[in-house]
Amino acid sequence: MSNTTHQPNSPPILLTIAGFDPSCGAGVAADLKTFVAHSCYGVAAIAALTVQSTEGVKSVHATPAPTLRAQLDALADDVPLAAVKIGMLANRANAAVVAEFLDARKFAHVVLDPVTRPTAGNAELLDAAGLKFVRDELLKRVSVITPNIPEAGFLTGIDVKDLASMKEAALRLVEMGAKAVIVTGGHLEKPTDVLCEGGNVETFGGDHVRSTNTHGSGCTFSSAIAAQLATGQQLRQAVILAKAYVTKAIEKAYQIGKGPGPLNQLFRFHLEPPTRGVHEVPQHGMHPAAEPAAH
Ligand code: PXL
Repeated sequence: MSNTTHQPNSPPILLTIAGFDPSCGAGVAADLKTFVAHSCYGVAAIAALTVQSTEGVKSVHATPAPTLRAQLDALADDVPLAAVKIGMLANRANAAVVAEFLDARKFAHVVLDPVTRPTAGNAELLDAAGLKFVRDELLKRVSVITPNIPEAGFLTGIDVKDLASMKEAALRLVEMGAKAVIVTGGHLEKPTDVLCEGGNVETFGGDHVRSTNTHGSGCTFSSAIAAQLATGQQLRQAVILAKAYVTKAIEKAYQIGKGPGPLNQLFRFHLEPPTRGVHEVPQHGMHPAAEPAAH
């Protein structure tokens, strides 16, 4: 039996091409958790290994381009991919590998989060030649790009700082070849995203959640969009649902170390720990609440 056809009762499979954050707040770990939360299966090609904790990125080690290419080919030769999410690429060579991969395989949905810098730490998550390549080559090969305010500024040269300049940057990115753009405004006092698609510009306001545990918000948002597209949503609806999901994942986030904590992408799976002193025998090694009682 061919294993390259999608079986009707199995979940969509998404590929993330991104960096690894050992604190598992951002990068492929955030992406995979987000895919799971949307009832999808995730596979991952690692474009870079970072050394980081919640206190920030300490160093970046790009995957050699031939190794990234080999990971992508091995996965795509084996697994039917419903959507691809692209995050941290580290450098031009890896960005070029991804462009060739997209040209060769033609995916239905590709979401590009043009990650350039971490919020914490001075490390570069994409070098200058890589940024130029993303701007000139990669953005026109994808379904949608999801820059935040600084990234929209780096890509367009516009001083992006408010809603008006976010709209201007989104329109400019479409002129530059992007099929659709979402400029994310999580850094604004009223977090508002700007969607530009097919000549229309629309804004989506959200609630500001007062939390420092926001590490990986951009990764989570773009992965949620990819999962929504893979499961059949139109882009506009995908944005609305992804924004609501990220807001909830920030509300439910908790600190894990000394610095800003990760989002809680798996908040829907949260089980209350059993009350102290009440001893239930776990069934099959699972938390008691995870399974109905046998009798
Ligand atoms: O949030 C951007 C980002 C993406 N990917 C990786 C990261 C970071 C930020 O730290 O480490 C791997």
